[in-house]
Amino acid sequence: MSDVAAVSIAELIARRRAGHMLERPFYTDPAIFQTDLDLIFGRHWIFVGVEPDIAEPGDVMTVNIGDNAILICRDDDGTIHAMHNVCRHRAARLVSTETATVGRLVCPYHAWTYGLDGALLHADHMGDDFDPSCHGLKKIHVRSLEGLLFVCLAETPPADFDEMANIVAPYIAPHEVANCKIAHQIDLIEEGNWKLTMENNRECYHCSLNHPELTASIFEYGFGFDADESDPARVAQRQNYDVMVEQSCAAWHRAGFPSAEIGQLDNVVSGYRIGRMPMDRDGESQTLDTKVACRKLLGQAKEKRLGDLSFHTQPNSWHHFMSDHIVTFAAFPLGPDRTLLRTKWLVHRDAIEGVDYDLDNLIQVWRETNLQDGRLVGLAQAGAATGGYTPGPYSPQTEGQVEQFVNWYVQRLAAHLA
Ligand code: 3BY
Ligand code: FE
Repeated sequence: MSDVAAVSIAELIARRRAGHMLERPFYTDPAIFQTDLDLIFGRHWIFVGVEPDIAEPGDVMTVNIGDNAILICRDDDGTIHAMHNVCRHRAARLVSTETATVGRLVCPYHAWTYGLDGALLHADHMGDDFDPSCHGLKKIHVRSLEGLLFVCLAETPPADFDEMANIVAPYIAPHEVANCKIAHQIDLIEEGNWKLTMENNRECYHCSLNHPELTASIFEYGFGFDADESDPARVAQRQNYDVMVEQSCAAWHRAGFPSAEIGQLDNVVSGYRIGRMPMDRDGESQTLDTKVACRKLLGQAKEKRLGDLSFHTQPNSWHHFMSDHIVTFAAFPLGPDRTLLRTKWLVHRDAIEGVDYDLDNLIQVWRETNLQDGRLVGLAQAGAATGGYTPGPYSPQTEGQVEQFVNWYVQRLAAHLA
């Protein structure tokens, strides 16, 4: 039985206390979970993968968003298409594997045959009145943002994605995502609501206590972490960091890598932030020794110390671009208290495992960090589901982007429900 039977979702949104977590039903209630799938994952641009997932003509990848089975492929001209992965005849799933390479999309049930653009090319025994042009696969909007693939299930997708794309493209382009290969992928199931996965990602308050591998390279200040003004030592540290950011960003900018932090995580439909930040110690990469994991550098990179370009999009993604590798993260809701976190590690397409990079060294930091984050999300879910839970306050010094994520979420729900 849904918790929200007595109180409507609109009422829960209206009484949301700013600067605080959401009330329990937002993390536990099946009706709100379905609303999230319909109004958030069904109406916004959702990050699903990267061009190297479908590098060649005929390559297909499949992904599920809620109860939508989606197929994304590259046709013979190189154009990328996204379609519902459902035969228009008797509903059979067309592609049942996560990836495939095909000439045509042939239904395993009765051999209805579709082109890679979704057009129905062939269907036996359907009679003279049958019009194949009315039975193409149902298309889904898809965009490649410099190699990052986003889909939108809505009939009319949010138009402001273009503004965002125009702004962030110059930051991402020099890393040349399309010239990468996927060195590794890990699917991790987190025992928590997707919003807790996202909330956890949007702060580094928990980093020093929980992420020994990640904090070898990253500075917490890079992730919306303001120094406590009552602590002079922290204020001085922060000032040093800010000077380092300014100098590094200016140098990277001159080298063709735009770096200044920019973005808007709430008050817009396609919320995002992007910025390039210096890293600690050798500062080359998010590895345990902070040196590059792959000796073939990406795209236009000429130097190893190019910092960490981090890119966050509402509602479901974050990314780290370095000189030698890229890590992308996509969160997919599976149930009110279950979320799939899909992580991909990308290196130069010509890099050879064991020669140019050691796979374990490449993935170690984020493999461990994700496991640590997954446990934290599980703990938060366990607490948010109890009777003793009261939404607690976000830190104004370190959790501003968590508040912006939740603001974005309630604003979008309110707009769709209105
Ligand atoms: O991946 C991120 O976006 C960062 C790194 C640490 C926590 N989070 C803010
Ligand atoms: Fe974390």
